Amino acid sequence: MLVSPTAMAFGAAVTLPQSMRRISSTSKHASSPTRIALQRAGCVLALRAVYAAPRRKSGTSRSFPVTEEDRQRCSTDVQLDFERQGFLKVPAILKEEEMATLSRAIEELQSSEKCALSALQHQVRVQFGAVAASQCTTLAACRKKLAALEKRGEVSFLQYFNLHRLSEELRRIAMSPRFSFWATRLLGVPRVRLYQDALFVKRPGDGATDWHSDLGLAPFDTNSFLTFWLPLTAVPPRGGSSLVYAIGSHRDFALPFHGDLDEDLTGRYKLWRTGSILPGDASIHHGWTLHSAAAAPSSGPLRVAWTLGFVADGARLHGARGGPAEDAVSYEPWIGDCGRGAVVDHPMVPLLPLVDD
Ligand SMILES: O=C(O)CCC(=O)C(=O)O
Repeated sequence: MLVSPTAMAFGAAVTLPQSMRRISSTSKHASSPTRIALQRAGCVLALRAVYAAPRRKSGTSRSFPVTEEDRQRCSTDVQLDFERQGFLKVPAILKEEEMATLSRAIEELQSSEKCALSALQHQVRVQFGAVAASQCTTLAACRKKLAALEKRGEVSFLQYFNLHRLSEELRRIAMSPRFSFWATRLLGVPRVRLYQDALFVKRPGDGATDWHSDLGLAPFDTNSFLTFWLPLTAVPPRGGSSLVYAIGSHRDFALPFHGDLDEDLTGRYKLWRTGSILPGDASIHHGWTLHSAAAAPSSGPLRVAWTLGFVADGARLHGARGGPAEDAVSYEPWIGDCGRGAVVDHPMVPLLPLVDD
């Protein structure tokens, strides 16, 4: 069964996980005075046990093909729902064996010291800037630098960026016909490119994920962008930290046109809380959809999710912009090869296979 936003969206009012102030779409992290000051001026965790979370049964395919079920589920009505609401929950988009393959590939990388260090360094960069990050060259140094912020709940998660660049298996999964199919259908475009993947590890006691939209952090001059949020650990119905969406916010042109960056938007949108979500399921959102997630209770389990960001083939680079470069690691290695305003056609933003109708 596929849960469409219209089926569930307006059922119950939900409480805001945190204020909708500072909704500037430029950062995902819980507010830290240090980081805000910086903005104004201009794999530690072993997850083996965590991945033992319940997984859905059925199917044995390891090639992530487009199935007849995908074609039936991604109906015109579902595409319209996504267009209107800006998000969609798809239970069991991955079969049990596919999920096991994905978890294994991620676990292998994520437990490596190299990945752990770069996730911590990224966090230091987000919180304190690039110079501080370049000075934290060991796990211990990074942890020390972040300790006070973590204590105050001002770190929202650790982010392991672009694991597909390190693993053939993950690249194959990220660029599989299954994701190509859903992404192109939901965006209504012929082809998409893989922009980035990121592993979000929210640890017990980590702060809320601040309201933001993903396109605000990406260098593309397009509206055709979406993100798959794929949990690797089960999120319980209550007290979990799955995504909360501001319904229809991706179509709210008036907000950037008339709005103030620091405006309090509480009450402007109805919200939809994803609630319980299992490994194998996907929560998909449009690039402009505002979303957030609650803080992780300090007594709770790790919450781990892998995300994939896809952009329409043919998108151009937009001009330079200010604001924090929170996702800069995704475009720094290739953006210099493309001119401002150029159509992005770069091997580091690879084109997914064409899927026929
Ligand atoms: O997992 C989270 O808390 C944040 C994820 C997110 O911002 C995204 O998928 O775009």
